[in-house]
Amino acid sequence: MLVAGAAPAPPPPLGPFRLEPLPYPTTSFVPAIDAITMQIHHDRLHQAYVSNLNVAVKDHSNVAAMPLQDILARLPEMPEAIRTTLRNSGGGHANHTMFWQVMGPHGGKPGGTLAAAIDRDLGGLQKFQEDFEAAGRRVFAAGWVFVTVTRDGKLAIEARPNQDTPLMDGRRVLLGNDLWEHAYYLTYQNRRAEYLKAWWSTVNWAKVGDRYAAAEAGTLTI
Ligand code: MN3
Repeated sequence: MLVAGAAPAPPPPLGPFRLEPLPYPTTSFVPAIDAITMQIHHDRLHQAYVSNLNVAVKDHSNVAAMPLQDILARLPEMPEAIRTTLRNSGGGHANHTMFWQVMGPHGGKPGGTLAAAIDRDLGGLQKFQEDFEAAGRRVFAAGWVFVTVTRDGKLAIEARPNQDTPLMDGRRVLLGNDLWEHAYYLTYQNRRAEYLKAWWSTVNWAKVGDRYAAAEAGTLTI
């Protein structure tokens, strides 16, 4: 007799893309982000992007062999039958992978060359945070607000709809915040501005600094 809960989980669909486990507990950001939101967001929503992406590339081995940032930068060349899935689920996988990476407990403050770049390009930390929140508030419906970074280390704020990302222009993302309601609705309902303000407490600046160094070294991917 089968005991409920004892059956092994079904294997994930075969494919090149994988959902990494969250690198911290789902309770890490309470009260800024509640644990149920973290769990559903990572375990169900991000997993769905990964699964859909794997299904899409199943019969396209040339696409399956490409790094995700290259797929996204070359969407117009991708097979038309899977292009929309690559855009939405590929963008979703890249965006959420970055999102979990730039968050973390013990956030600290920007340091070193990153702090200097924020001063130089974004008018200092306070003005940057105000402008980033304002750009986030202006996004109509679902989307993301990002900080892009060039190979020269230059920073800029940029918003995108849906699961689009500056990776689709062949550029690189330093950090970004998810403005879909699933990212904040349980705690904030429609109060996106409050979520944007509270989200700063979840950012781990040491990890953002690592991404900044990787961007300058040309090794930052998604
Ligand atoms: Mn999301």
